[in-house]
Amino acid sequence: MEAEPFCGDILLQQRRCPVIPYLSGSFKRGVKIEIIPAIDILGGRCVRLLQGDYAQETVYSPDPVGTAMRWQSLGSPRLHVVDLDGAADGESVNFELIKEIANSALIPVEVGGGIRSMDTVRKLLTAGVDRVILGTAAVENPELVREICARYADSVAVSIDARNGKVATRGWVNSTEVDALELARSMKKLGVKRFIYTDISRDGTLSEPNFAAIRDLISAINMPVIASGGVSSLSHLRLLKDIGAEGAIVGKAIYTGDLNLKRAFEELS
Ligand code: AMZ
Repeated sequence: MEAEPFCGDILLQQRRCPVIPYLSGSFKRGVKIEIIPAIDILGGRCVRLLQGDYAQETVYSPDPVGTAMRWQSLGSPRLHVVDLDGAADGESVNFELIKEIANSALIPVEVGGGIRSMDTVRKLLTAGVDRVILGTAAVENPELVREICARYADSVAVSIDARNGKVATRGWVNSTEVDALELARSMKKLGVKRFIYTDISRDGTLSEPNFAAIRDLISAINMPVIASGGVSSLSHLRLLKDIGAEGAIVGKAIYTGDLNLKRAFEELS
């Protein structure tokens, strides 16, 4: 089957791509990029893991709510919150903290980690969360993803968390043989409207995003994709914007100061 036209490859296509089919809100592919600070919660604290390894954590703050306020005050359009305990345990462990963040923040908050039931989705959305992120459920319970999308499609993103192109689940402890692109295609058929792609081997490394994989994903599904893993400089953000990513999640680089968040917003938002 012929691939759908891909607007993201600027070298080949940008000038020939005036119509952007999946426009959501004011987003135009390649024109803007939503830069989204990450707040990963483990044991109630704000941490970063190296390549998702729970044994290699760095604690950046004992106060995730304060951290959320800090990123908001620098001009963030949105926050990306991960319940790392939840991802490992299969349920929303840090719910109260997440609720506090969602209620304190004036900007939309997306949340992932341990969301494996309709009840949890409902609970989070009712608590003021703007978007729920489904990872493990996409692999283990596609029917649930279909049901969730039938009710809340605009409030859902599926997270494709990949190691060498294969999806990992359950806090990334469980490796699968599921192909990242195949999963994305099947999720699109189920009604998923937005994806987050994380390259696990880049996550927390301050290296660079897996541009090729992100471009391939955008090309394969032609839907909004938020890039994650290894995003650590303004030039990474520029390139992600150019290849058509809707957004980019920034984690370790904003905690270490490698990326100046305020400047990134000024230049790229
Ligand atoms: O760092 C990790 N080990 C990790 C992580 N950041 N494990 C899962 N997650 C994130 C995914 C996604 O946002 O990137 O948790 C969410 C998926 O959780 P679940 O429980 O749906 O698989």
